Amino acid sequence: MERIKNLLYRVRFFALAVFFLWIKTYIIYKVGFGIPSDNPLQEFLLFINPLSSAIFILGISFFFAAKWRKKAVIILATIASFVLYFNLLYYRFFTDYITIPVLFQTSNMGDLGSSVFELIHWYDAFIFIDIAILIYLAQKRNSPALRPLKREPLLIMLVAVVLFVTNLTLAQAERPQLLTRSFDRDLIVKNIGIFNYHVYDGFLQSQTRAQRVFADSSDIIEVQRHVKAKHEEPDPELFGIAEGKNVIVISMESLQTFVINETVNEDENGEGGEVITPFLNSLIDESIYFENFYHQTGQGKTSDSEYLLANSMYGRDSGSVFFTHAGNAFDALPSNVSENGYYASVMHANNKSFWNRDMMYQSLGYDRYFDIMSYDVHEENSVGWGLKDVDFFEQSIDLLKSQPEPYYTKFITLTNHFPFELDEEDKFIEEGDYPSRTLSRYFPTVRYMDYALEYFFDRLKEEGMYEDSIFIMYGDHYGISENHNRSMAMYLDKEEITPFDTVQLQRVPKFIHIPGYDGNKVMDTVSGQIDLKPTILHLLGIETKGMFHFGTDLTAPDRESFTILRDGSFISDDYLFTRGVCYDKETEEEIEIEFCEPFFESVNLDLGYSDKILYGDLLRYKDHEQEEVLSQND
Ligand code: GP9
Ligand code: MN
Repeated sequence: MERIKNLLYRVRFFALAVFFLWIKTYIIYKVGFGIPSDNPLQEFLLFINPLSSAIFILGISFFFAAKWRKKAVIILATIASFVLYFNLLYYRFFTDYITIPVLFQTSNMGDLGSSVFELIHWYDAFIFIDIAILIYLAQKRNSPALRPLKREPLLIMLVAVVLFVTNLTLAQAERPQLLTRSFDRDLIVKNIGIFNYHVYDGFLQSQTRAQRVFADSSDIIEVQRHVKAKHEEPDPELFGIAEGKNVIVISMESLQTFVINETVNEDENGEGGEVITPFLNSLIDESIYFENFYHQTGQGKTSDSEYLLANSMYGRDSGSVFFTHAGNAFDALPSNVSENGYYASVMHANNKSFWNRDMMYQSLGYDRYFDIMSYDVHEENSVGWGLKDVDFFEQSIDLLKSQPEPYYTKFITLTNHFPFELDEEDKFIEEGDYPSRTLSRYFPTVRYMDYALEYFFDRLKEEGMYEDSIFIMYGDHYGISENHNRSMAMYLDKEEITPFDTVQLQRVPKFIHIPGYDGNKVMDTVSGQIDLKPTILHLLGIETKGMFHFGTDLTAPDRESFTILRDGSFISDDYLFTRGVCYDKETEEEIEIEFCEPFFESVNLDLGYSDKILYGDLLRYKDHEQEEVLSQND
């Protein structure tokens, strides 16, 4: 203790600078960024997280010779203050934190342009007041000391590291998979601090940059050949059937196929169960419905499904493309429809920085993102993750009307999200009675979403907006993970959930609903989210030949009934392969691997080429390449 006191005394100039930077950062968190917290632990994390960075950053000064040391502290403190201040200015305009790609994305900065002076306030000078104090103190005759002994600087750095690790551990407890899954800058800054966030961002960016650097334009030729061979001609009856109509895409949160046409809470005789999705069940009769449609997402969850939809390419096997490759060149669905006269938008009542959507949506070519700021969200109309689906759809009607027609608008629902919370008044059916509370709660939230969808359809009809639209609806990813297998087995009346079942549980509902269309049917073709883009483009009468698609039009007469999941599992009409084991779909039994082997090569090529485009950012060469291919064809 004595030694620490002694040390602190000897380095009190440094200690003071640390204290200033720490408190200043916290004040900016609260006043500048207005970061809220839901519980005392969160507030504590927010308060404590600048400390380790302050010690670490200013601790660098110890590696300077004695006479430079105080100057180094002042310079480092000034740099740190500018990092804070630039973030604050950026935040005032974009309500988001600076990322490294943003620094290079001049178009974004262009938005800021002349208004940057309007963002600066006179009282911002207070941010630098501690620097002035430090300069004053450093010049004083009996200036406070900065004289550590030899090994003490290392000790100080060690303290910074230990503090950081403790902070991170607490943050992970508060937010599991904070860094691998929750790619939300708000959350990361809140939990590990703004300086560590910049380090993390730098790490992510450098990782992805390297692969891009080594790619060149010839790489795309090979990929082009592969995707060209996969192209299937559309059904001539459906091609262009929705041309000029509005397109309403609905991403249904965590909805899995196992609840469709099913009931829950039956009595011992298997009777009296409550229907889980009455509206969607009835919609099947009025739609082209796909019963063997799989989600193909990974850790990027909703964002992966959005990526699959927009690009007909696979997401990453870890992390989220939305976060790591938002700066890539794409030839995405929103920009395709936009080029064909559509107004492309997204409606979703969440923070725009969640999943880095604000950045990625620009790259995908959306004209507008109606995020939480476009909605009136307060405690009474919120539950769980935010605005309740019914209120979300109701408030979206006016937003839809505000758009030029025809529009292509994607809705992302939210209420049926883990942990599946619901207000009593919105529980139209009882919770299930399973050991897993998650599964038990899932049923009423699905039922609520089903109601919200029905409500939306009714409202569109009332407003006369239904007839002129087509509807593409799909589940974004699973809602019930393998952690709930025991309860899931009980619900499905199975002894256990095998890896075969796990793959089959990745099926999500998929509807194409065209008002007035009379060829509705249930299709059993094995398919996935990768097939959405060519399907939608063909319905709108837009040619897809020459585009880089890994999926095929779901309604194409010659389409191969087959799909690949992101982890390399795959499903055909007869076989299912997962975790190194081949299954016969009919018997659900394990069979010789030889049955699955013929698919291995094409599965690896599909995933491999899709990754290659992503990591190499190959679509930046697209136009160049097409000219080459065209001239070869001549
Ligand atoms: C958040 C919503 C949910 O905006 O899309 O994301 P998820 O956790 O499902 O990926
Ligand atoms: Mn989701």
